[in-house]
Formats: sequence, structure tokens, C-alpha cells
Amino acid sequence: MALSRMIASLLLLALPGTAMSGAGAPADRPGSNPIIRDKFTADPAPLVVGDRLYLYVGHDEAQRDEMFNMKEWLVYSTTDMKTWTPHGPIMNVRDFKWAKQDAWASQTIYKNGKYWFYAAVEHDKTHPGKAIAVAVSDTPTGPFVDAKGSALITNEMTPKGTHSWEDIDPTVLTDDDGTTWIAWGNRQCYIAKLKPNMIEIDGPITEITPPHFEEGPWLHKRGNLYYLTYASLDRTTQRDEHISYATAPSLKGPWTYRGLLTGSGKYSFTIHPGIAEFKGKSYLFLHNATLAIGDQSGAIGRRAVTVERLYYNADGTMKPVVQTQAGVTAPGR
Ligand code: FUB
Repeated sequence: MALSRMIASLLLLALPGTAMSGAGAPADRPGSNPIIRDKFTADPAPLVVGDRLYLYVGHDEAQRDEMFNMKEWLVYSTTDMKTWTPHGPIMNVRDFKWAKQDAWASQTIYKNGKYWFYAAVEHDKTHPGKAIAVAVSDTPTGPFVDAKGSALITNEMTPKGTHSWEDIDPTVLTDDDGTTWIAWGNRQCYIAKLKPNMIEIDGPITEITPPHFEEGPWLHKRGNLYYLTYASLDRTTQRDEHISYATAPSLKGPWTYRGLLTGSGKYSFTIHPGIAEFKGKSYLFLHNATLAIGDQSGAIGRRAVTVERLYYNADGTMKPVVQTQAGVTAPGR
């Protein structure tokens, strides 16, 4: 390379913001991380419907050093994992008349011709603490309406819990026999069966807390193995949440701890897994806090959703995942 061109290239790399954002560089490629750039988003929850993948997220609107400010859930979709179509807000937390605030982690599942949306919210003063809401829609993009008119799970239903925000972050899975299960929690992790009507718990709530469980459980099944992937925090060695997982031969356990799946999300205390199989490939959705919009930088309450390919070993264990900027645009992904 000629000296003048080399000097020009070095000068370009030295300019703030240019190193990774030149035309064709990873930051500009459709599908590179973070995948949503015009809004701060968190707690990704994918749902595959035919040849389209829908991604439900919480909308982070924290100002300055506010911790969280989340009023609504948004949905995006893709057919190629590279270009994302926004479908707008699907619900505001105040659409649940009994809820006060906090549009926290959610998951949508399809069953019996309807889309069922489960989400963590703060209950009003009639049931202090966090609660789990359920809404329903005829389409994956809404409109969703409160399906029950009251909380599906309240803090009083898990009396052994150590704090009032333990009932958050629902994840739902329909088993091979057609029964749908819900798992959730913070510090304690619980699982219960749902009645066929999808808006009532059927039978006991069982605690299944795996090692270093913090929050954000995600249930999925592959082959004969069930996976419980979650945000973990080893309080003796880690400052920020990582992702760990456990596996079991059935939703009733026993669960075997499999260790770490990923490290922490860059600049973010929280991290949250969402797993989907789409067009023959497996994906792990996460969030970090690397996005800046205007003069607002990433922060604990201004996160950004990412996606990486997920690979399995022959014994069903998942290969460790590293959060990258190139994400699914990296060669061979
Ligand atoms: O986004 C609010 C809360 O932070 C979620 O419910 C947790 O999973 C963590 O990401």
C-alpha cells in the first residue's frame, strides 16, 4: 500500500466512530449486532411462525442514570435474520388495568389458534411486588388484550421466595403431550403446568432453582433433551450476569447443571437469553448495552438486542457462545 494511502487509512481509523462503521464494515451490515438500532431494546423473546421469526422485546426508555423505565413491549420480524421489520408496540403495561408499571421480560407462544403473551409487571398495591400477566391475540403482532383481567401469578403464590420481585421473567413451552408449562423467577426459579385455557395454573408450583440462578429463564427442547437457560450470577466471582444452563430428560427434571453458555453482555449488568430454531439453524438472542442513540449512551436501562448462531455438541450440550458485533453476518454464519 502507498505511504499516503496508509497514512490516510490510519487517520480514518483514528477518528472516533469510524473504525467499525465504514461502508461494508460489520456495524453497517444488515443483521450485525445490535440488530435494532433506533430504539433501546431488552429481554429478547423469539417466536417462529411459518417462514417468519417474530422477536418480542421490552422497550428501554431510561433517562440519564435512571435504572429501568419500561412501559411497553415491541415486536419485530424477519424472514432472513438480517433485515428486521418493526411492527410497533404490542401492549403498554397499563393495558393490564391491575398493573402499575414495568414492562419487563416476556414470551409469546402459539396454541389453539391464538398467540399467548406472558410478561412480568409490577402489580398495583392490592398484591405488592412483581406479578406475571397473560394476554392473547389472533395474530403475532397483536392487538393483544389482557386474557384474564387479573394476574396469572402474584407474589403471594410463591411464599418461600426471599424478595418481592421474584415472580418475573416467564418462559413457556408446550410439551410433546400438548400440556403447556411456565417457568419464571428471580433468585428462585419455579415451574408449573398451565391449564388448557392458558390463563390458570394447574397443580403445584415447584421450585427448580439451578446453580447461580438470577433471572431470565428460557425453556426449550431439542431432540429428547429439555433445556433451562438463564441469567446467572456467581456472586463470589462475577460483577455482571452471565448465561448458564441446565438440561433434563423431562420438564419434571431432574435438572443437570451444564455451566456457562456465555459471558456478560458488554456494559450491561443484565443479560437475557432467547433461543429459536429457524430455517434449520439455531440462534441465541441476548442483549448488551453497546448501542448509543444521539447523545444517549448504553446503560443498565438502555440495552440493545443481539443475536448469535448457537451450536450443539453431539451429546446435546450447547457450545459456548461469544457475543460479537458481526453476529449472524460473520462468514459462515
Ligand atoms: O428488563 C427488566 C429486567 O431486567 C428483566 O425482567 C430481567 O430479565 C432483566 O433483564
